[in-house]
Amino acid sequence: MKTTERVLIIGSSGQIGGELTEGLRAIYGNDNVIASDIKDLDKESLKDAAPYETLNVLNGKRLFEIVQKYEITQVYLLAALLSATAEKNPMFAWDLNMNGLFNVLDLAKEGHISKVYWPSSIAVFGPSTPKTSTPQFTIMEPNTVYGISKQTGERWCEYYFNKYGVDVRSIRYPGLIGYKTAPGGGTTDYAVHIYHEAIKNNHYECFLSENTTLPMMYMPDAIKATIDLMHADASKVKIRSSYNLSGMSFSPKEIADEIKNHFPDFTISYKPDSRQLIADSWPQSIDDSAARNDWGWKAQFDLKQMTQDMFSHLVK
Ligand code: AKB
Repeated sequence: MKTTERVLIIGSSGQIGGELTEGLRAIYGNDNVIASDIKDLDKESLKDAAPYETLNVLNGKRLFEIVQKYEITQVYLLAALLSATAEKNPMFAWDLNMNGLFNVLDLAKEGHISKVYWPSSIAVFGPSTPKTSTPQFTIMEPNTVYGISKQTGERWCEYYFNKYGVDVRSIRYPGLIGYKTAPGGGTTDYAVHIYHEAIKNNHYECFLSENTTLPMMYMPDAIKATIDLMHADASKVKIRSSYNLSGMSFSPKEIADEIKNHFPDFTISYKPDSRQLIADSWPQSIDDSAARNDWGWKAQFDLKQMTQDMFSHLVK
């Protein structure tokens, strides 16, 4: 595709970043999508000729240098500490999740970039939020540092849009499941680990209890939603805090039952740890009618289709 867009992905080695980089390179071409992460690239990945920069998003000067060097027009900011890791280091999580966002929003405010993508999460909701079909606009009293940082980030995104005209777009991701990149430090990570353990050991010990139902989504749906939202006409993006997005909802028991359709001898045991409290504070299902109505969102994968697809790739 011939394009004048130059995209910077911050956090390209993470669970979403890896697949989003691939998806955006397929659209804009390798040279127009600059991957960046805090880690240096390993030797194997360096052979890949596509552009990569080492970047700590808290280093605003270096971020600006990269934006100027590649004449970046859009930034996808994916670097963050997720729910479980953030609880272990609350002050660092707050610093990274908030000041990373400010560094990017300010570049847009000053006119150096024209569009920003920033992910929010179902973690913006808390124990007082309605648990099922959680509405777009509802009570939000998150009780995790990750949730507090995401809710605050949403407020700032909307503020930068209203006050400075920054074209910032966002989705409240549910738990994401994919076979390409490992998740890093979330409460929903079990739903990825369980597939790997089913293949390796025919058994999984789950850190959430058997009936803990959470909203989840298969990665191809999440990547499609992200790209669709960023490509939507600005007039259709009516919510500038963050959009609810729904894929499927299931409990550890339900995913285990689905796995048994492929591996009949698979067994699961339950040993809830501190992540149980986080999961208990989140919704069980999400109402995403605003995303459907505003920019035509619709999920493709349910639990059955996702499991089929996960195993078809992982078994290889
Ligand atoms: C986490 O579990 O922290 C994330 C999320 C739901 O945002 N996957």
